Amino acid sequence: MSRKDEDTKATEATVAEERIQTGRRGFLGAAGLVIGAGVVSTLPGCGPKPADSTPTPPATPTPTPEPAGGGAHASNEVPPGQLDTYYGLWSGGQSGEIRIVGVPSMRELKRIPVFNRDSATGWGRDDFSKQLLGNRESGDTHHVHPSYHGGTYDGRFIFVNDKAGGRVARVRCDTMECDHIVTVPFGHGTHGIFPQRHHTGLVFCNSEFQAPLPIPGTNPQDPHTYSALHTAIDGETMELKWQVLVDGNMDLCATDYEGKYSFATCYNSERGAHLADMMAAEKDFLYVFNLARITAAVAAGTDVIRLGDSPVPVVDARNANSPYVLRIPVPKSPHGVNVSPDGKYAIALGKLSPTASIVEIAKLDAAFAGTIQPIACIVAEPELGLGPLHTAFDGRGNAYTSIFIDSVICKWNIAKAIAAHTDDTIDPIVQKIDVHYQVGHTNASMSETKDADGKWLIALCKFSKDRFLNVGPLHPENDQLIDISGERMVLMHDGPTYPEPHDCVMVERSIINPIKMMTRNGPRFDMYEAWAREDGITLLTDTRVIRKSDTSVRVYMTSRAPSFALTEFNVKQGDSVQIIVTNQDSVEDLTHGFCMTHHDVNFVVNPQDTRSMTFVADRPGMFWYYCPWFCHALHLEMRGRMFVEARA
Ligand code: CUK
Ligand code: CUA
Repeated sequence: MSRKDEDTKATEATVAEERIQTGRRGFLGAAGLVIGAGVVSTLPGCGPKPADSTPTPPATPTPTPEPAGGGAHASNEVPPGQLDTYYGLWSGGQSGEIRIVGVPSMRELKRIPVFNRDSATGWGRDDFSKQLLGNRESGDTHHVHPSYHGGTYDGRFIFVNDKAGGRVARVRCDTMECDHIVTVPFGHGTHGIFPQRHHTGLVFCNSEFQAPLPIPGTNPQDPHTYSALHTAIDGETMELKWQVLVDGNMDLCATDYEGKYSFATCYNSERGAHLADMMAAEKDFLYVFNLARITAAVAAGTDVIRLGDSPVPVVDARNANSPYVLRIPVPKSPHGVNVSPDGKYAIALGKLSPTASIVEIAKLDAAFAGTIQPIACIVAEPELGLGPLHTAFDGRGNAYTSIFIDSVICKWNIAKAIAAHTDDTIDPIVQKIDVHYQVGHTNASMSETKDADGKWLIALCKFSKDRFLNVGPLHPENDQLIDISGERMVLMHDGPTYPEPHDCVMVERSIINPIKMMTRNGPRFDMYEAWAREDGITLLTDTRVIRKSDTSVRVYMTSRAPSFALTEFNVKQGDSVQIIVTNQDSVEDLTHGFCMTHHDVNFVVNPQDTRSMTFVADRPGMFWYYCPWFCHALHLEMRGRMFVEARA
């Protein structure tokens, strides 16, 4: 039996079993409140909220198990000697990192530490990353988005949010290393982010949590006085440009293709602090930010306020009739918002409603001008299933929506959904395919660009239950690969992931061209070069121990397989010791590192790279340092001794 047949059989068996055990599709019916709340209580923080006692959404059609062979791909196997077609860029969730996964093989190729401490590379401990991170060593990355030019990826940068610390980071695509981290002023729960798509202009991010901000009338105890911020960061310089002050939690973010608008789904427009309050109103909003008006207001100082001592201009748009933000009513507690590759539609998803709200972007100017009502921008509301979260596209007019509660991906046709709005004989649903289990984000190859190519879809499932060997109570996530090249979706592969990526994008491989040898530029090298100038050192050639003060020492050393240029040095107990290592080798993949035993010092130094770390030599004695990366037949001999002299 082929792998696909096995998958299909497993799918059928699981579906049949679940129907018998729980009547899964109907569980929001009679038992909805109880089971719904039970399921929801186990959800990650950004999943859907439990159903309340409002009328049950109508049941959706039962998906039919899929026969194999609908797609054009025979296999997702990438044999030795061949390379994957896409760079898959995965957020790392609570790990605080970004991951690179080859698609379609689903092999994890690399982890890029960003907000976390990483013992393999020294990130989070080395001097540069400590400068970016301060004393923080954790984060929660949900959304990764590469920079754009002309509606498609330009292969320069990757932007990622940190929900836990209210930060946004940038990774360079040439080195695949983080070079900037920005803390969003008053960015409580920085969640949805999205760059502009016409060029590397602004990167927008939403603070999901409303909070008491330093403005008149705020009472820290009263959530009805809280507000939130939509923030614009310059993608080139990573400078904070402006913020817009609104009420309501903002969740996911998106941009149009022309640079006129940014979008945010807004839930909890009630401004409640507790679950029941947050779900009281029947409607929440899709916020549309008018970038021309906001930029003009910032330039003229109109409606601009300052928050505390933050230098970033803030446009106050809390008034429901504010000219800066259009509030389009959508069913309560929306989550995802995605813009179709033709740039025509922004699709907001219900979470608690089984529907999608399709907003026609061409109508937004009229709504901003007041000639039509905001709600008139909604041109269709197709019913997709229970708990729709996120939508991907194939560039052929179809959309693929992840349905959390139903555990399916729903393929539907956008044009048919719009036609069905006025003709209920039309069914826009093309197919539903079971995924395993409880899918969060879904994304397709190049889906968020004008070049969406409709080859592969990833379902990022929050639960894996029985799909893998039991590894204890903390199960891996299950990312599933689905072939969408044909009319029918076909499930191809299960890929376990460490907790807990939320989103991924797949970038065609020719767009991203990482370097193999360090090019020695950017803020990290600016820092080393400044020290070297101060000390009269040439990093690539010089090895020297410099006492900087009575209690601090700088050690410059080069390395070339299989030895360090310095095999011993002396310091005094209590000295702050800064080790700066430059790898002189210019052979591809010839990586060295530096580990000072018993001092929590361990970092990587790639070919032609320099890296540094600072520690305190707190105990007298002799300590070996060694190269921790296997670099040569005599790699184990690549080491030296630090002598720490006791202070009287
Ligand atoms: S959110 Cu996690 S499934 Cu943070 Cu993008 Cu929707
Ligand atoms: Cu250098 Cu091992």
